[in-house]
Amino acid sequence: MERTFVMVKPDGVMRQLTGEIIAGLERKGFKLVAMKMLKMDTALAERHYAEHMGKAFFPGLVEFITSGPVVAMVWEGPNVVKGVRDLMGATNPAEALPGTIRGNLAVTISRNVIHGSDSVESAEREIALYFKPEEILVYDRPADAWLMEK
Ligand code: D4T
Repeated sequence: MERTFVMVKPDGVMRQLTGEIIAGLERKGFKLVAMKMLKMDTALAERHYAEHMGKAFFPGLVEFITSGPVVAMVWEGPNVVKGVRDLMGATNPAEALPGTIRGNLAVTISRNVIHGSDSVESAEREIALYFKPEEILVYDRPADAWLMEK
Protein backbone atom coordinates (compact mmCIF):
# COMPACT_ATOMS: atom_id res chain seq x y z
CA MET A 1 0.00 0.00 0.00
CA GLU A 2 1.27 3.48 -0.91
CA ARG A 3 2.57 5.72 1.89
CA THR A 4 3.23 9.43 2.21
CA PHE A 5 4.92 11.71 4.70
CA VAL A 6 2.80 14.53 6.14
CA MET A 7 3.86 17.22 8.57
CA VAL A 8 1.86 19.85 10.39
CA LYS A 9 4.28 22.80 10.36
CA PRO A 10 4.93 25.04 13.43
CA ASP A 11 2.26 27.55 12.32
CA GLY A 12 -0.32 24.75 12.15
CA VAL A 13 0.62 23.46 15.61
CA MET A 14 0.66 26.96 17.15
CA ARG A 15 -2.69 27.80 15.54
CA GLN A 16 -4.13 24.58 17.02
CA LEU A 17 -5.01 23.14 13.61
CA THR A 18 -3.39 19.72 14.14
CA GLY A 19 -6.61 17.96 15.09
CA GLU A 20 -8.57 19.46 12.20
CA ILE A 21 -5.87 18.45 9.71
CA ILE A 22 -5.69 14.88 11.03
CA ALA A 23 -9.50 14.63 11.09
CA GLY A 24 -9.69 15.65 7.41
CA LEU A 25 -7.24 12.94 6.34
CA GLU A 26 -9.04 10.36 8.52
CA ARG A 27 -12.43 11.32 7.09
CA LYS A 28 -11.09 10.91 3.56
CA GLY A 29 -10.28 7.30 4.46
CA PHE A 30 -6.50 7.44 4.64
CA LYS A 31 -4.87 5.48 7.46
CA LEU A 32 -2.52 6.99 10.04
CA VAL A 33 0.32 4.51 10.56
CA ALA A 34 2.96 6.60 12.39
CA MET A 35 3.02 9.92 14.24
CA LYS A 36 5.39 11.91 16.45
CA MET A 37 5.83 15.45 17.68
CA LEU A 38 9.30 16.95 17.48
CA LYS A 39 11.22 20.18 17.16
CA MET A 40 13.35 20.02 14.01
CA ASP A 41 16.96 21.11 14.29
CA THR A 42 18.83 22.94 11.53
CA ALA A 43 20.55 19.76 10.30
CA LEU A 44 17.22 17.92 9.85
CA ALA A 45 15.63 20.97 8.21
CA GLU A 46 18.51 21.23 5.74
CA ARG A 47 18.22 17.53 4.90
CA HIS A 48 14.45 17.72 4.53
CA TYR A 49 14.61 20.78 2.27
CA ALA A 50 17.94 19.95 0.55
CA GLU A 51 16.39 20.58 -2.89
CA HIS A 52 15.81 24.24 -1.93
CA MET A 53 19.33 24.95 -0.60
CA GLY A 54 20.71 28.12 -2.17
CA LYS A 55 17.30 29.63 -2.97
CA ALA A 56 16.43 33.06 -1.59
CA PHE A 57 13.67 31.71 0.67
CA PHE A 58 15.83 28.89 2.11
CA PRO A 59 17.21 30.64 5.25
CA GLY A 60 13.74 31.90 6.21
CA LEU A 61 12.25 28.47 5.55
CA VAL A 62 14.80 26.77 7.85
CA GLU A 63 14.31 29.42 10.55
CA PHE A 64 10.53 28.99 10.39
CA ILE A 65 10.44 25.20 10.28
CA THR A 66 12.79 24.98 13.31
CA SER A 67 10.92 27.68 15.26
CA GLY A 68 8.47 25.41 17.07
CA PRO A 69 7.06 21.90 17.27
CA VAL A 70 5.92 19.97 14.22
CA VAL A 71 3.75 16.87 13.98
CA ALA A 72 5.30 14.28 11.66
CA MET A 73 3.11 11.52 10.28
CA VAL A 74 2.98 8.63 7.86
CA TRP A 75 -0.33 8.04 6.08
CA GLU A 76 -1.27 5.06 3.98
CA GLY A 77 -3.88 4.49 1.28
CA PRO A 78 -4.55 4.05 -2.43
CA ASN A 79 -2.85 6.95 -4.30
CA VAL A 80 -2.24 8.63 -0.95
CA VAL A 81 0.63 10.83 -2.22
CA LYS A 82 -1.53 12.61 -4.80
CA GLY A 83 -4.59 12.40 -2.58
CA VAL A 84 -2.90 14.32 0.23
CA ARG A 85 -1.40 16.87 -2.20
CA ASP A 86 -4.88 17.47 -3.63
CA LEU A 87 -6.39 17.86 -0.15
CA MET A 88 -3.58 20.29 0.82
CA GLY A 89 -4.06 22.53 -2.20
CA ALA A 90 -1.44 24.66 -3.96
CA THR A 91 1.83 25.48 -2.15
CA ASN A 92 0.87 29.15 -2.26
CA PRO A 93 -2.34 29.50 -0.21
CA ALA A 94 -3.26 32.50 -2.37
CA GLU A 95 -3.69 30.01 -5.24
CA ALA A 96 -5.12 27.12 -3.21
CA LEU A 97 -8.76 26.36 -3.95
CA PRO A 98 -11.43 26.81 -1.29
CA GLY A 99 -12.09 23.46 0.32
CA THR A 100 -8.40 22.53 0.43
CA ILE A 101 -6.44 22.72 3.69
CA ARG A 102 -4.31 25.66 2.53
CA GLY A 103 -7.25 27.25 0.73
CA ASN A 104 -9.27 27.16 3.93
CA LEU A 105 -6.61 27.72 6.57
CA ALA A 106 -3.67 29.76 5.25
CA VAL A 107 -2.90 33.07 3.56
CA THR A 108 0.81 33.07 2.66
CA ILE A 109 3.35 30.69 1.12
CA SER A 110 5.87 30.89 3.96
CA ARG A 111 3.21 29.90 6.53
CA ASN A 112 1.24 27.22 4.70
CA VAL A 113 0.50 24.93 7.71
CA ILE A 114 1.19 21.52 6.15
CA HIS A 115 3.75 19.56 4.18
CA GLY A 116 3.03 16.46 2.11
CA SER A 117 5.47 14.49 -0.05
CA ASP A 118 5.32 15.34 -3.76
CA SER A 119 6.07 11.83 -5.09
CA VAL A 120 6.36 8.22 -3.97
CA GLU A 121 10.17 8.59 -4.11
CA SER A 122 10.12 11.75 -1.97
CA ALA A 123 7.78 10.01 0.46
CA GLU A 124 10.22 7.12 0.94
CA ARG A 125 13.12 9.54 1.48
CA GLU A 126 11.20 11.75 3.90
CA ILE A 127 9.66 8.87 5.90
CA ALA A 128 13.19 7.52 6.45
CA LEU A 129 14.34 10.93 7.74
CA TYR A 130 11.77 10.89 10.55
CA PHE A 131 10.84 7.28 11.30
CA LYS A 132 12.53 3.94 11.91
CA PRO A 133 10.82 1.08 10.06
CA GLU A 134 9.53 -0.38 13.34
CA GLU A 135 7.77 2.90 14.19
CA ILE A 136 5.43 2.42 11.22
CA LEU A 137 2.54 0.30 12.43
CA VAL A 138 0.70 -2.45 10.59
CA TYR A 139 -2.91 -2.85 11.69
CA ASP A 140 -6.40 -3.42 10.26
CA ARG A 141 -9.31 -1.04 10.67
CA PRO A 142 -12.85 -2.42 10.60
CA ALA A 143 -13.68 0.54 8.32
CA ASP A 144 -11.32 -0.79 5.62
CA ALA A 145 -14.06 -3.19 4.50
CA TRP A 146 -16.29 -0.17 3.82
CA LEU A 147 -13.61 1.96 2.15
CA MET A 148 -12.14 -0.50 -0.31
CA GLU A 149 -13.13 -3.59 -2.26
CA LYS A 150 -11.12 -6.67 -1.34
P1 D4T B 1 6.25 21.63 1.32
O1 D4T B 1 7.50 20.92 0.82
O2 D4T B 1 6.49 22.45 2.54
O3 D4T B 1 5.08 20.73 1.42
O4 D4T B 1 5.82 22.56 0.20
P2 D4T B 1 5.55 22.18 -1.28
O5 D4T B 1 6.14 20.86 -1.67
O6 D4T B 1 4.10 22.37 -1.54
O7 D4T B 1 6.37 23.33 -1.95
P3 D4T B 1 7.91 23.50 -2.19
O8 D4T B 1 8.66 22.22 -1.98
O9 D4T B 1 8.02 24.20 -3.50
O10 D4T B 1 8.33 24.54 -1.04
C1 D4T B 1 8.85 24.11 0.19
C2 D4T B 1 8.42 25.09 1.28
O11 D4T B 1 9.05 26.34 1.13
C3 D4T B 1 8.16 27.40 1.36
N1 D4T B 1 8.34 28.38 0.31
C4 D4T B 1 8.32 27.97 -0.97
C5 D4T B 1 8.54 29.69 0.66
O12 D4T B 1 8.56 30.05 1.85
N2 D4T B 1 8.71 30.60 -0.34
C6 D4T B 1 8.69 30.25 -1.66
O13 D4T B 1 8.87 31.12 -2.54
C7 D4T B 1 8.49 28.87 -2.00
C8 D4T B 1 8.47 28.39 -3.45
C9 D4T B 1 6.86 26.76 1.35
C10 D4T B 1 6.99 25.43 1.23
